[in-house]
Amino acid sequence: MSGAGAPVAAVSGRTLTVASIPEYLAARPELAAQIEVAGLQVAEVGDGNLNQVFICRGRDGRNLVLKQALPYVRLIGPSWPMTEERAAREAHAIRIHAALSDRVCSVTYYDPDWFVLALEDLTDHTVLRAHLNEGNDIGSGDNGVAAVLGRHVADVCYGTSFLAMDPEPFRLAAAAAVNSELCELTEDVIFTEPFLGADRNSVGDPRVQELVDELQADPAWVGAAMRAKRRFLTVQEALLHGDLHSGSVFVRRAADAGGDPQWSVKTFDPEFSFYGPIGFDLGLLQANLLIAAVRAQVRGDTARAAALLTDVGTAWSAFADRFHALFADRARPSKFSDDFVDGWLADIHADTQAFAGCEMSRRVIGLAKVTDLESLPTQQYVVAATAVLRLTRSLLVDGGLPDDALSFSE
Ligand code: SR1
Ligand code: MG
Repeated sequence: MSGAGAPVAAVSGRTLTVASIPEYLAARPELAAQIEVAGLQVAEVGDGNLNQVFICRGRDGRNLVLKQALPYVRLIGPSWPMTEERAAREAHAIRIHAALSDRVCSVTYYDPDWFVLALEDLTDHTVLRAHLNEGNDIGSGDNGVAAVLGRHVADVCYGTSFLAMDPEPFRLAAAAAVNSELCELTEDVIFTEPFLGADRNSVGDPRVQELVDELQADPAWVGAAMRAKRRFLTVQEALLHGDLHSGSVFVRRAADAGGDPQWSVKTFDPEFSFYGPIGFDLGLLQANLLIAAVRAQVRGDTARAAALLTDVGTAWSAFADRFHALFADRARPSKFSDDFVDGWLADIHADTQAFAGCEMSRRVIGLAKVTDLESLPTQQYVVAATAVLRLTRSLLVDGGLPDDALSFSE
C-alpha cells in the first residue's frame, strides 16, 4: 500500500506535476488570468485517498489551488484503477451546492480534458480533522461549526429535494448525478467490508480485533448495517456531498462578533456526490465529531470531549430546525400535508444514527482510517477504538447513543 501523499504515477500522459504546472497554466488563459505564472512556487499537498492537489503561489500574492483526479486510487496506486470522470461529478456538485449555500469551496474553472478543478483559495483555512486533532475548539451554539454545518446540509438537501423542485426536474437532476463508480466504492468500504470482512481490513491491536470478531458474529449489528446499506442503495432524497467527514471541511475562526466567535466553514471534495438519503451526509458528519470526542476523552481533554458530544446533537438540531423552516415556506404547499416534514425528519434521524454507526465502524476496521485514532499511542488507541466500536453498536442496534457515551478512561 502506497498511502495518501505517496508519489504519483503518471499513467495517463496528462498527469500534472510540480514542474509541469507553469506550462499547463500558461496554455489556459482562464487560469493564467488568475495568477502570475512567472516565478510561481508550486507544492503538492494532497493528503486524501484519491487525488492530487497543488497549491500554486504567485509572486504577486495571489494563489491558485488545483485538484486533479488520477486514473486510480492514490491510496493504493495504479493497481486500483478509477476513472477520472469523478472530477466532472465533483464540479457539478460544487456548482449546484454553491448556488444554495455559501458554505462551499467554489470551483472557478474545470478542465474536462485533464480532469482538473481550480478551487477557491482557502489556504488560510485548516482542515477540520487536523484542527480537532490539534485540540482546538469549534465554537458552540448557533454560530459554532456544528450548527453551521447542520444548516448547510439542510440548505443544500432541501434545495435539491422534491420539495424545492418540480417532479420532472427533480428526477432529471437525480439522473444527472448518477455516480456509480464512487457509490460502489462507498458500498464496499463503508457498508460491506467492515461488517462481512475483507482482506484489506485491519486494526492496530489484537485486543481491538477480538471485539471486531465479536461484532462481526453479532447478527443484530451486521443486520442493522445491511439495512443501512439498503437505504444507501435505494433512497434518492437529495443531492448529497457523499463524503462529508471532517476531512472534507475547511474551518477558520473569523473575527468575533459581540464576543461570540464567528467561523468560516467551507465544505469541499464532493466527488462522491449522488442523489441519496439525507441522513448519509449527517451521519458521516456526526460520526467524525464523535470520533473526535472519543479522541479528546482518551487524551484527558474531558471538557472538549463533552463539547464535541454536544456538537453531535447541535448538528442535528440545527439541520432539523432549518429543514423545518424551509418546509414551512415550501413552493407547493398543496402537495404535502403540514405534518409531512415531521415523519420525514424522523426517518432522516433514524438513517443518520445508522449511517454514523457504519462510518465509525469502517474508520476502525476498514481500509480508510482516520488520523484521530491512528495517531494515538497504542494504549490510547486501544481504548479509543474499543469505545468507538461499542458506540457503533449503540447507534446501529439500540438506535442512539447511551447517556454515558464518553464514560471510559485510559
Ligand atoms: C479508497 S479509500 C476510500 C475512501 O476515501 C475517500 O476519502 C472516501 O472517504 C472513501 O470512502
Ligand atoms: Mg475526500
